[in-house]
Amino acid sequence: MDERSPRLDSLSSRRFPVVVVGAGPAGLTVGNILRAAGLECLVLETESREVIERRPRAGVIEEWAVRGLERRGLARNLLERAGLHTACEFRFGGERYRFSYRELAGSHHWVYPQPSLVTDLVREYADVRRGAVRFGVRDVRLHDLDGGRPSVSYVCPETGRREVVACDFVAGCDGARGVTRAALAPERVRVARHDYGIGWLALLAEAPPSADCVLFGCHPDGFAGQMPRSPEVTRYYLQCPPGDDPDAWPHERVWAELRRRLGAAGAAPIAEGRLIEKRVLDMHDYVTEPMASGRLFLAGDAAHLVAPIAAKGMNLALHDAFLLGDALVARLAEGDDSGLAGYSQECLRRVWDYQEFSQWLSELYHGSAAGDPFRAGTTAARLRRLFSSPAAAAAFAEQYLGTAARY
Ligand code: RFL
Repeated sequence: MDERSPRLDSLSSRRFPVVVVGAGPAGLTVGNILRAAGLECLVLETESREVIERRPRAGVIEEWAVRGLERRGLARNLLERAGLHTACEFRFGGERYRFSYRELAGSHHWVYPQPSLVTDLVREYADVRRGAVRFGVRDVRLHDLDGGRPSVSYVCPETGRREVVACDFVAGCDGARGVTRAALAPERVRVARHDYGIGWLALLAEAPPSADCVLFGCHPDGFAGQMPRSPEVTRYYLQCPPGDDPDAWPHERVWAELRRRLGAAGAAPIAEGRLIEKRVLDMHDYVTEPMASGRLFLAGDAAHLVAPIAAKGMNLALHDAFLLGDALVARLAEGDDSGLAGYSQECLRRVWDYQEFSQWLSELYHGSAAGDPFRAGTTAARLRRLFSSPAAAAAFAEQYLGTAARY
């Protein structure tokens, strides 16, 4: 993918210091940081604006990430509308165990649907800060990333012609299925992968939450989770075989399983509603190291995927974007290269920490359903320890909230 520059006669006249590939949380945050510093950049996105503003995904955002957005003038709507979450609840052995993490970590989560955040970020970038963006582009290619004349080309949706944009840097923010990761020089990068061998049926229901907090059901028949999204819409998860067919999960089966796996003494009934999203996610992770080569810097899911087990992916995408945006500003406005030089290492410390936590949490969620009495026993011990050992509880809260003093 790292191709030589295309023929000069196809070069468009535009030149941008930075081309950002992908208008997700990572790309739009980088773009906003650059525009706030008065720097030009071009965001290229394969989907339409309507699609990115509606695509449902994450919802749980850690406080440090929200504060990072707030410092950059990007959290006004979020702070007005998002739900504040200070506790979660585990359900196992037919009982409820509330885990109040704010007291332990001194921090909390906000719940704000990813489409709302993307809508805010794109409005701020394109309409307020007047950043350049092209939606619906096709066949994005990167050129000459190691040479002196990097550029990005794409097929224009209106004309069908290939446009070429010269730049100094490329921010690869095009998610797990994008093209920029493949443009890293293969001899210089390593992609580490992990497959949990587990599937989750990810559901969105037109129903109010069944409890005021995130629920984790650790059941011998499989994990079940509830993540409130808004008063009208709730996300649920059900563990299932990887690659399972969502059509094998009709309405009645979904709600019967949720009632069983999340059932506990004294719990309010599960509020049923129409299922508006139903898809099977295979739980797997990857980490690309380093996250940069030549003039290309990856951020977010383009660089690392963390299965939604611990609700960490968007948080990591924002962390990368803060570091990359600030480093690009330092380089372009002040000639200071240090942020870009240390970017990958700085990101990867938090990435690996979150991956390790997800792996640990996966055993907590799925161990009792593994069909192995030994793993069921150690999982039960792990669960009990969270509610019997203050030290274990504090360690969990720190990892769940991402509040470690150093990564
Ligand atoms: P995104 O959001 O995937 O955005 C990438 C953008 O790039 C576009 N694109 C391209 N553009 C140009 N050229 C190309 N060749 C392109 N290829 C793709 C795409 O259309 C898209 O607009 O990546 P980014 O910005 O790195 O953000 C990552 C997050 O979206 C992701 O990590 C989270 O959604 C993960 N996640 C969660 N993370 C959390 O922190 N908290 C959560 O509660 C949480 N819940 C979830 C989740 C992910 C889920 N799914 C669907 C895997 C729940 C679910 C169900």
